[in-house]
Amino acid sequence: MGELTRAIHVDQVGYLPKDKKIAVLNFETSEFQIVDEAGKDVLAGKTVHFGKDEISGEDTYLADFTSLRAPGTYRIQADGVSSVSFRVDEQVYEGLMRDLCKCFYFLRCGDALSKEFAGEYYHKPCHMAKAAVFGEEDAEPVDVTGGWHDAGDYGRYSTAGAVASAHLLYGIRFFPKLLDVKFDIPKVPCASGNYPDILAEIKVELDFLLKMQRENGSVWHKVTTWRHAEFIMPEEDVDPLYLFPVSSMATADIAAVFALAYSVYINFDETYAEKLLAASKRAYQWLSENPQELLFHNPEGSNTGQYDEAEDISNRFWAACSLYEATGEKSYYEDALVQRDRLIEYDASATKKGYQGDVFTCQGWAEVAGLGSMSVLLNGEKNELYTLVETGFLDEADRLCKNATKNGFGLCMAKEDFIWGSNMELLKYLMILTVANELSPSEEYADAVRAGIDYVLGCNSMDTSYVTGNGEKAYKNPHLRPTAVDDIEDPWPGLVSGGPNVGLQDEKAQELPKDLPPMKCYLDASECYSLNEITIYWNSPMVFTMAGLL
Ligand code: G3I
Ligand code: 9MR
Ligand code: ZN
Repeated sequence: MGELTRAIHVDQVGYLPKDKKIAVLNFETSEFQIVDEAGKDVLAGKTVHFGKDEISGEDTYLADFTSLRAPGTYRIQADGVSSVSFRVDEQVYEGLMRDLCKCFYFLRCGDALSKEFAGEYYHKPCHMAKAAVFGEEDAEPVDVTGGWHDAGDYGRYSTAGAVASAHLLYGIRFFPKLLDVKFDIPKVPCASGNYPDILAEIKVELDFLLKMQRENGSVWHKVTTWRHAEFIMPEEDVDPLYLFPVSSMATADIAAVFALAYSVYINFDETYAEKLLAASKRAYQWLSENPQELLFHNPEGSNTGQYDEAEDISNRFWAACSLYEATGEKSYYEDALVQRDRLIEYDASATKKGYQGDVFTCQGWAEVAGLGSMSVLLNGEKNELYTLVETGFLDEADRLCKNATKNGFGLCMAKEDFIWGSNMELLKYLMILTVANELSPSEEYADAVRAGIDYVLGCNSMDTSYVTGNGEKAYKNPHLRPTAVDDIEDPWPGLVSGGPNVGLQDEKAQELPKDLPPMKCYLDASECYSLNEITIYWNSPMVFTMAGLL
């Protein structure tokens, strides 16, 4: 592993004055100093030895500088070592939040970017051709232009798009201040003037998802080329587009997100909201008529994202909860109870699960019951489902807080969480903690959220901020086609990296030593899609979490 570089890990963006502030040192020292921009000492303190933990593999010492509240730019120093600089101030996350949101704009597909708003990251219209319906030679090609590119690739996937949009929409439902975030995108008129930026942006994806719905209410799983494009700009990717078969997961997720969106857009444009609700009901109708799961696998020879799920129960649960919240119709509630029972049974079965912790809190691209649970909480009706999900969120938050005591970083992750997209595993946990903190405010929950954000922003044993453009040592080489091939030095800011992954599932990642601790299974290289890709649903849970800190 070579010799350990001595480092003082901090949140490279900074801290809110009132928050707990802990720096993590990976070397032995008893004292630390904080200096301001002029190099003047402003605070001194003693470190506390934490010890070794299994996720970072480091023997850590902690420097608590919570008492530093005066706005300013600082560094921490100890034994001749200095941290990068960071800020303390009330507005410290404003730029970060703008960047996180603006990424969705830069990921827009179709004829959507303008030089005025995209600046040097402008690219020409892309993926404008109609898509062929795979396996149905007689079917007319379909216009499915628009939406967001999923990630480093140019695919557009229904379940991933629904989940990312949902994180943002639930963020708005829990924290309406998100509607005030301005991130410099074209204005979109609505019945009451212009949409708030975040709603104009989400609408781009919703409009695309509307096109992914078939006449019979079902939803195509994805639209992509047959194989991933080479590293080329999006407008150069002119291979034929295919609409891949319908899945019950895609249909359920779309039913769910449209009903959720209805409850937000109704305050701005009734016609649009009603259109979403009608589409949601059509999708749901199809699900009711097709109770058998319709899973998805790539056809032989095609290699674009599969987003395969083992079952569709959590998706149906989410759809039922979301429609109940939007309409108040009892039949949806009864359906939700049926799916609840199936989910409990599935959770208790011997089948290998793709999640840790309480299934009713999961909100990844596959397991989505936690999204349904948030609709139950927002609905507020104190029924048996409410009790179940409230307990679920609080118990899960307690489990996470326990994890947080086991490493020097106060991080709520366990070693099992360092898989492909580990930063999303973390950000999903932060969403749960954020919601738990709304249900039952607790310093412990707030501190765990805080520590998680600090980790993403550089307080980790890679000493790397996993958000581009945010932090002195922010990563710079995301697996993202436009960034890899344009001639611009830096990627656009605000992109959340997938992060460390013990699986090392790409060729370049295989070059890393095999005995690395989970937190160090990371490389800032654009080839590393299993360590350093970006996606819409890795940004979206961070927007939700930051909204909770607004
Ligand atoms: O479910 C298992 C779990 O049981 C096991 O303990 C754990 C450890 O191996 O793995 C879990 O499965 C992981 C699965 O995601 C579910 O989280 C796999 O290892 C992991 O390889 C898989 O990664 C997914 C990856 O596609 C490959 O399928 C990522 O979550 C997913 O975000 C990513 O999505 C891609 C799209 O396909 C294409 N577009 C880019 C996007 C981001 O990389
Ligand atoms: O760029 C693709 C990325 O979005 C996916 O997550 C990843 C796994 O499906 O695949 C990437 O594309 C690679 C392809 O699978 C194999 N040839 C090299 C491609 C780019 O590195
Ligand atoms: Zn495109």
